[in-house]
Amino acid sequence: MHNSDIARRHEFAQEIAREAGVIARRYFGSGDRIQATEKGAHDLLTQADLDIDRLLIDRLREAFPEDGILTEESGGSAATNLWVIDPIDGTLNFARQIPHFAVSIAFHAQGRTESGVVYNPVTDEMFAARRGLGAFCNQRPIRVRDTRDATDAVVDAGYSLKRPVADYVVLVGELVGNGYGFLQNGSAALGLAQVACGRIDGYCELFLNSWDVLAGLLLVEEAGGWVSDFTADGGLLHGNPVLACTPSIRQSLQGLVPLGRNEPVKRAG
Ligand code: LIP
Repeated sequence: MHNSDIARRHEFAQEIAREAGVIARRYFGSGDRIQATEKGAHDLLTQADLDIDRLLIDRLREAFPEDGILTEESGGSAATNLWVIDPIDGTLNFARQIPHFAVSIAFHAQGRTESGVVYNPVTDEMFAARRGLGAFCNQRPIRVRDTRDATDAVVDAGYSLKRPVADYVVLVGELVGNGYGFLQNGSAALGLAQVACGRIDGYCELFLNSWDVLAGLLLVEEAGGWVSDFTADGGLLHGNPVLACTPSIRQSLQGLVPLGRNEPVKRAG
């Protein structure tokens, strides 16, 4: 795909992410309790998810009818040129009026993510990256943090019920036991954006879907960070564990976070 075609898609992604943010803020700021249905334990669906999903699909089909679309709420299939979208990443936070959620839009072409956009409508922070051209927050360049070691690091460890709870408990115990600060903020997309801009030092989760992470992983790569190969072994359609961090703690975290889909949680020696 030509550079100009990718550039048009990157600008369009930011435009429709803002439009989606208007919808999210309308629900979020309404003051009414946000109604949610449970897709599973701690896995919620709100009308805002559905409204934003519809908006993004309609706008993309109109602008780029030849592209494929894969979203958390509507599904989809692989395509050479594919949009991978989470209309609201951090839905549990959104439903509970916690201002830590984002619209995540990635454009994946010929087997690699070319454009990533993560937009927090409450803070009005547009995190955006094109492959090879750097990462930005509201058009200001961002870089991962220059972290000394584990005792200087904070890692957001997401909690996915798609792996046994015991695995998560072991993972958190290993992080804290090896000196890492730990938090679980509830949005992979925003957690990855925070790694990219140096607010935290790493993001990991034992299982996620491509719509949660593809945009954020490109942000981290383009901000000078290290990321696991999420699309390996069918990860684009079937999901995978994820690890992204500033380079100085990569080896240490790789010793703690299993990156194979069914790999057991490791216990450092
Ligand atoms: C969420 C992820 C988060 C994970 C949650 C959930 P959603 O995505 O961003 O990292 O821990 O279980 O999957 O469901 O809010 O789009």
